[in-house]
Amino acid sequence: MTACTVPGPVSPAPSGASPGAGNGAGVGLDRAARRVLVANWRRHATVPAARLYPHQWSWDSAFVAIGLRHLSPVRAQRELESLFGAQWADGRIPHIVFDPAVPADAYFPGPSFWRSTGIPGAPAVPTSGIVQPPAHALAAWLTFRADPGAARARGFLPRLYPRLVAWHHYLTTRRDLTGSGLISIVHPWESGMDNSPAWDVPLSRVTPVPTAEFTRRDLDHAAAAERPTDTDYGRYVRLARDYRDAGYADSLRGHGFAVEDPLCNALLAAGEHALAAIAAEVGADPAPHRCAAARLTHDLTTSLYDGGTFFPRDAHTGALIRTYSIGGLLPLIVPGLPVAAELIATALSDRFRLAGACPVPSYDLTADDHDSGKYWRGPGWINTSWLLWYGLHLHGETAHADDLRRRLLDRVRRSGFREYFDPLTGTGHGTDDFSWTAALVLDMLRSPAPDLDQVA
Ligand code: 2M8
Repeated sequence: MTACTVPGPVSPAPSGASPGAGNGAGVGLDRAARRVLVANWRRHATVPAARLYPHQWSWDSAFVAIGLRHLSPVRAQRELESLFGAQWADGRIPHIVFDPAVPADAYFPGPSFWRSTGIPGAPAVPTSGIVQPPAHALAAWLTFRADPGAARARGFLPRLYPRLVAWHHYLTTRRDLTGSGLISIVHPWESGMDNSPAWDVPLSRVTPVPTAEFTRRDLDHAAAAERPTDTDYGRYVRLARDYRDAGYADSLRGHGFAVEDPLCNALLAAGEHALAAIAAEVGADPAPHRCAAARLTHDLTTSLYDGGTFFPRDAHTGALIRTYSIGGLLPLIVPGLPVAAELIATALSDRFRLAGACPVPSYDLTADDHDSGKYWRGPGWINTSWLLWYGLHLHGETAHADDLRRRLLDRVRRSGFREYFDPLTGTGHGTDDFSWTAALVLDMLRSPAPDLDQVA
């Protein structure tokens, strides 16, 4: 690879389209999606779901902004601005920004667990200390594109750009735990796919905290059979507690769990393409971002790709974790990915049944431990299917993309704005009125094809 300078932190400085379905059902779905987003809006951001997730989540806000831009471009800008308002001095974007108006026991682990306000450089508003997949630069660019005039009038990108750069800089420096050029997640919650079977082996080395030491709140609002187990939670709590007690310092030795995740690295690479477009818009140099995108794409492909999919790598052992999950197909969102055709063949295979299953399953349909109703161990999700739809368009697979869009919209029309779905029967699972389901349905209704301008 050609050497290039990766940018360091710098000082901060209505579409009007009609619903794409073009019929009464599309109009009804559009209205229902808007209603969910309006109901879940809280002063300056959207909660993923009113009861189960009553605060602001990081990658949820990115997906929400992508939908919200059709409803109110300014509100979509504010969604991202409020998240980046909780950025830490080291550049990290916390995975949860807590709403101080919400009762302390509404969600576990809450502010008293994370104790962020005692950390030098953390914001005044309480947050968690871990992160989530970096979908934000892409979301910011798409939000800008919805109404460039309104965005320019508010100085949206000039204000957000340095914060996005600082966020990516945190990831590419502090989170390159192995020196491979790829970033590591240090908690399953950081993947966004919390209890994916992909994490079972690295997680098995973590000693669970006894259940008597914490009180789960998720089971007050969702069926236990569809959520992670108590043992999973004991391990999640152990990892988060250790990280907190180390002052949220990053080092391979300090983390009991460290994995180079294909989706996070792919979103970062796609995000660098978006940052190049944003840099050009704000009068900064796009070249370092193009260079970073090329380097990440190269490192991702040479390190994590094998035989038709990308596998996560356990940073402690160096071994690839050879499970087939949707995250292994999502590097398809990276422009110029050299193995796109191979990924699409895997998506069409019995493992994922792209041409029939809907939403696309989160985990291998042929695996013995596939569970079509349990959280990230098999059900299909709208956000990962949206990313696949985006990637299919990016690589010229418009027929598969159009077919997937049609079936996703139909699925939600029949089963509602659920959190996740059985990919074969379509039965809805998890919470209802889930924000990113509504936002991304709205996006696909309003934009029959994604806006690839300048990021492709
Ligand atoms: C789920 O994760 C949270 C922890 O972050 C939880 O289970 O309590 C995941 O589906 C994650 O991807 C999502 O961002 C979050 C809020 O929707 O819920």
